[in-house]
Amino acid sequence: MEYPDFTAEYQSLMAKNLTKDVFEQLKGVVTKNGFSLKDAINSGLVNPDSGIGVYAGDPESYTCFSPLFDPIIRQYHGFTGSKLHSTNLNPAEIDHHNPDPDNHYIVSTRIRVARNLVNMPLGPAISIVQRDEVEAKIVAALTQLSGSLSGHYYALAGMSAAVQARLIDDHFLFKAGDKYLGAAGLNRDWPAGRGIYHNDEKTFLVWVNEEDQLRIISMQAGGNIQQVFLRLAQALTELERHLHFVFSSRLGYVSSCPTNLGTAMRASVHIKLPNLGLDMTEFTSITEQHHLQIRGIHGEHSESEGYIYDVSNRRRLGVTEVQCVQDLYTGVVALIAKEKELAGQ
Ligand code: ADP
Ligand code: DAR
Repeated sequence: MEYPDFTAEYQSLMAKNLTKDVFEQLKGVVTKNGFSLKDAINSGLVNPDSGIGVYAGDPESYTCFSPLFDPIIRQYHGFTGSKLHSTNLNPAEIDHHNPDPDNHYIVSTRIRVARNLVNMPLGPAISIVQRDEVEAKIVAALTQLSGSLSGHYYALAGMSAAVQARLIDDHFLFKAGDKYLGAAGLNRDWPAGRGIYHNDEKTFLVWVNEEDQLRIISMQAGGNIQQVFLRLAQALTELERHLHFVFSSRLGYVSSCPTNLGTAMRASVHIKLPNLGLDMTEFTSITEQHHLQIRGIHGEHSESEGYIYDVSNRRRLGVTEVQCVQDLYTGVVALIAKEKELAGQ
């Protein structure tokens, strides 16, 4: 492999940190699962518009390719590997007030975490046999869920296009892998081993073998953020009786993309802000102040519609789950206050 020709269009953290020196250090490195530097950076090479541009093929990738991953992790999360990552999944520590009790602004709330099973490669390096084994282990654990979490698993293979489209339109199901995931090897053998579990109310869902082996999701209409967090915490406690997730004292819960390390949590609201939507400078100054990011209403790489925005925590590593949800909560309170002020004007 030759040193890539990073033209000006390459703005990813991978391109910025893969110096010739780092390249020479890593070009011959291969993990025990046969995952190479080329495998790790292929998404960022094929897609110059990547923001990050690198994925891990297994937990060992973060050690084997640390001269590249460590600066990216530090620059994205603002977190140095020296500190230890800590976990706090206690919803009682979140303000229990609904920031929008009359549902004027918040359409829905969703909190998800990524998880991967121990002793398995991550999505970019997993084999079709291993991915099917992961699916089987996860589904066996999901069928143990009871009460309000009980539900059914639906494998993507065999699911009609109409049912898939409806679940995606309703924001319940993941879209077929995008070009970034494709170039990372995460769409291989699609749709084998992929599927979705949900309870009857569709307030608890688990995506199987999308970007990570599990995306564990709690969601509901309205802005009762604490209730959504409580459901997720209860589900994680139940699932951890049956499944063992990869966790590192330095990196937290290990994910295929370095942006999801740590809590691997994205706590989001779909929020309607017609006045702030006309002043994106003001809007983004508030979201940046509260460590939040804005996505479109169909998730990453999508656009907002009807002044409804997906607003979520940006920090995931070096903070606890309570701090992620609190980032969202205090940011939403500030956004609603500004929206009311502008509406008054
Ligand atoms: P992830 O959240 O797993 O990082 P995306 O950003 O692509 O992935 O979002 C996945 C799906 O979740 C999308 O269909 C998106 O519309 C939906 N979604 C995200 N946040 C919310 C929310 N607060 N309410 C309803 N749907 C949501
Ligand atoms: N689009 C890829 C990944 C960015 C983070 N989002 C994830 N992991 N879904 C990029 O490098 O921009």
